[in-house]
Amino acid sequence: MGNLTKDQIEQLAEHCENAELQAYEITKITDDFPDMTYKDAFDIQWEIRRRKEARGHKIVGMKMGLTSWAKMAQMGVEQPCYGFLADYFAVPDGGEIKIDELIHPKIEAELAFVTKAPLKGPGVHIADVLRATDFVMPAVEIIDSRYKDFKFDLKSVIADNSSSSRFVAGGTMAKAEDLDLKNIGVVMELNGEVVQVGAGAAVLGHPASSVAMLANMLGERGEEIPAGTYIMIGAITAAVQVNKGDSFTVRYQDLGTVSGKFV
Ligand code: 0L1
Ligand code: MG
Repeated sequence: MGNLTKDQIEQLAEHCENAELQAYEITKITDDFPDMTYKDAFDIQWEIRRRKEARGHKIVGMKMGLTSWAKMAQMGVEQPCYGFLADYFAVPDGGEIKIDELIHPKIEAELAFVTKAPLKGPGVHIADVLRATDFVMPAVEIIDSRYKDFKFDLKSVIADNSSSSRFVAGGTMAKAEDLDLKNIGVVMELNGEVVQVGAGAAVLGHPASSVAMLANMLGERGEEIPAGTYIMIGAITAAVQVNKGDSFTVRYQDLGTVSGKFV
């Protein structure tokens, strides 16, 4: 059930998207719309997606966010969320990220699943995901909440496309069955120093359960994950703040490295 009108959804989508495109901070939108519901929040996100597609952008993937208990506790929210990835969010492995286009970016070590069959909730579980997975590859997400000082609640985050801003897909790909997905180790280095370590199970106990949750959340809106979708599963490590000039390398057990530089 929604409490916002169509006009309010459109205005809030423009408000959040302008903050993203022009890289300025806003206050959390539930301050002004305390009665907004989760449906309203997703309607705002889907309206931002529609606006980008209407301007000719392609949607090149999906992401899950807040998929570890540590991250939920760190951000003071109570459940995961999803967002979409637009074409201009993609940065080549080893490439440069223009920090002036962003507000207060942080990096997260993630994995991405690429599907070869559709997944439609409700009722999707890990085995369905593994059967529908073409390959798994490393990814680093650059999140950039538009909310001042990352002060938000879950509805405001969802409306802000779950803080999506840039991502780097890289390393080497592998079949899911050739990986120990729960135990896969990750080491994040910033300017040559180890700043985070983690293992796949940090994400909802098993990385594939994040994709299952995405399928089930999309199913609530009558949407599905089409075959060929690139899906980032959420952070395996805590998010790390970055500054101009910083370089990162994330090393993945059996899957190579992903790197980039903020310029
Ligand atoms: O990718 C994510 O975990 C999304 C996080 C959304 C909240 C944040 O900006 O930290
Ligand atoms: Mg993330």
